[in-house]
Amino acid sequence: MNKPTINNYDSVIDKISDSVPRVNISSLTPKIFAQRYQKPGIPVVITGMLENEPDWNLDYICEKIGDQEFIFRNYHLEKNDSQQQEATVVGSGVALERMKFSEYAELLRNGKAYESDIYLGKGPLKNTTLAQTPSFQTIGKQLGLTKPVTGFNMYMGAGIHKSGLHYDLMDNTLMQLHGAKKVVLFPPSQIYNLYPIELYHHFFHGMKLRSCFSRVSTQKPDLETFPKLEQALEHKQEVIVHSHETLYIPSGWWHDVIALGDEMVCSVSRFWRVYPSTRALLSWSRYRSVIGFFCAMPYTTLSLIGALFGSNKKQKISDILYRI
Ligand SMILES: O=C(O)CCC(=O)C(=O)O
Repeated sequence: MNKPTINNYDSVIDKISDSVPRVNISSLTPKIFAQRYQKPGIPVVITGMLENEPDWNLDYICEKIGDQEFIFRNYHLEKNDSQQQEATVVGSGVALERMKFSEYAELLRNGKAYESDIYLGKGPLKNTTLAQTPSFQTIGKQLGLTKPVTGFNMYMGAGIHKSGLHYDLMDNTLMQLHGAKKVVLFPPSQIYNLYPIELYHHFFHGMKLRSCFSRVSTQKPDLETFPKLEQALEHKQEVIVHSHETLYIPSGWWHDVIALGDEMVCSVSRFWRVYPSTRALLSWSRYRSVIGFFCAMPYTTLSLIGALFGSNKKQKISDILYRI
């Protein structure tokens, strides 16, 4: 099977500027991390924090959670970069499928996960032995991140996958555990040069189309349709997050996460409360997302009512909740 060149590990590594700082955990204390990265809200790759972890290859993950059922995203043709501006679903809004992890592993092994771009996004590790991973217990303490707002969620799939350019409301630690991901970043200030999906779309698509996603493609920038993107590109940062490295992504930073190589790629992320609170309070991106959530409420409420009175109630409700 021929993979697109953009996902070829070596060619990507040769081309990218790797402009995000990289520091080893031995030279960081919670105070230094707070001063240099957390307070000003600056992304950084931290090495050495996961060095005692085994390689999370498919056999290892299957042994730990093979029998566990997860919700997978099947992107089919919905996520076509050249048509992103016309898409009616993004991220968790795409078609959802449930299966045991061991069944998904088979789809990865036989290439079907690659062909359809079937991805495990936001796969909760709570109630699995993987949540007890020793390094996960200490990461918060080492960086002085004291207030988690989520558990540990797995993001894994074949080397075809791209998350789409978006930002999050919380600070994120993205821990790479097998393979590598390229991350393209833009600072929060570039929000309107990145053409975020307009808020009103939430009225028609609920949370299937999120206003925290951009309409532009980072891989094929279309400057004719999106002329202000040229200004954003001056602020673009790129980094390859290698296996056993952790990328800190402050709230509001736009990021497009692209799985590299021919194999399965796996990471685990956790979201943390934004500190200091002034960084959260002064962030228009965060207010915008909250407004988007409220705009999505009528659609979401109607969908929930529809699910209550339709067939397959439990699954439909769980799909709606997954997207919130
Ligand atoms: O790794 C991925 O596919 C996406 C991760 C991400 O965007 C996130 O954790 O916010």
